[in-house]
Amino acid sequence: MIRRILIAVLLVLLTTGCHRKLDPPVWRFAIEETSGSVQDAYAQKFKELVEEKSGGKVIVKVYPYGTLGTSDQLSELLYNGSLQFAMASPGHIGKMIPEVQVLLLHYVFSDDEEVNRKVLKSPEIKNEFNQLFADKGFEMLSVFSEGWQVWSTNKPIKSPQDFAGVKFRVMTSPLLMAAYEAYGASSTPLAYSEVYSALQLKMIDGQVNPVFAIEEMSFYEVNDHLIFANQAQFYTTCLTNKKFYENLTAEEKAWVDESIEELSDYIAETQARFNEERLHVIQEKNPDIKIVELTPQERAAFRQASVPVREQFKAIAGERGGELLETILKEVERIESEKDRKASE
Ligand code: 6CS
Repeated sequence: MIRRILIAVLLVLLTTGCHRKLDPPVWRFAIEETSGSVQDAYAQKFKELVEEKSGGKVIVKVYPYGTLGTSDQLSELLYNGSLQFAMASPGHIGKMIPEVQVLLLHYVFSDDEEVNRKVLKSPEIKNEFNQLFADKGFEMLSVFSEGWQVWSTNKPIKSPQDFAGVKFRVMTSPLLMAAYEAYGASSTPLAYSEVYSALQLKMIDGQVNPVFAIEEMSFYEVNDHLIFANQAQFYTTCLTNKKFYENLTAEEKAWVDESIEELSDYIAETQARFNEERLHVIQEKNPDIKIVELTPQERAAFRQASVPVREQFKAIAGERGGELLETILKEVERIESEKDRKASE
């Protein structure tokens, strides 16, 4: 209760504070994860780059998860201009922009992260994402992976049948609920901050997140299996308030755009390192943790069970979402065959 009141007071201060002219101006950047996470690494590097490029003419203040509210509240604060930058994961913001839930579908993207990076940079796809966010008052600065989504559970799951009766936490988008219901799970949408206690109280049996997140949120303390099905990467988007961005001077825009460009390789390397390192940390802290890597045959069964969810996606995301899905599928195929052709030369 006291925490809720404190957050409410903070939100009011933040909202009223935005009318004051600060010198140097402070650009507020809220992330959906705690300090030491992938999003934190992104935001801290952005801060370092922007402050360096601007020669100190701008200060970037990073707000880690828990200081301002849930993902949904951060998107609201960004929309009304109380924040200038925020991370918004499709697993939450997909409620507002259904088409971006295409990034949550299983076995749509490549197994090769480099292929996926190229797919997301292809102009047709990038422009469509930009437009979808612009229609809702946001400017999408980047979309990037935070690593493979891994299931943490209290029993091994090697086939869709193993999901029967499993109460499984997902982020709050309807598409994610459908994705796990297709495997037979009982999907439970919850805010990130509520997952640990829900696992501890056995209100849920498992959840899905990248390894670094399972470590930083201590889910390995209350689950004892980590299952790698490589069904999807965890994608997130870095957004800015559209009006704020449009009102920047050409020089200020360049500080932002150049920093975002420089972050692309940095975050790809950082997330890979974080996920690798944190797996060792989990194994050290919980030596009983069981790591399950699905075989190609086991993955194929999940892939097959996931295909009908694409139709559910089209029903939720409409014609525009359906076209985006088809474009992504074609682009994945094109870039993968280009890669195979180059490898055989
Ligand atoms: O599971 C979630 O809700 C969160 N997971 C990560 C890795 N980042 C943000 C998101 O809200």
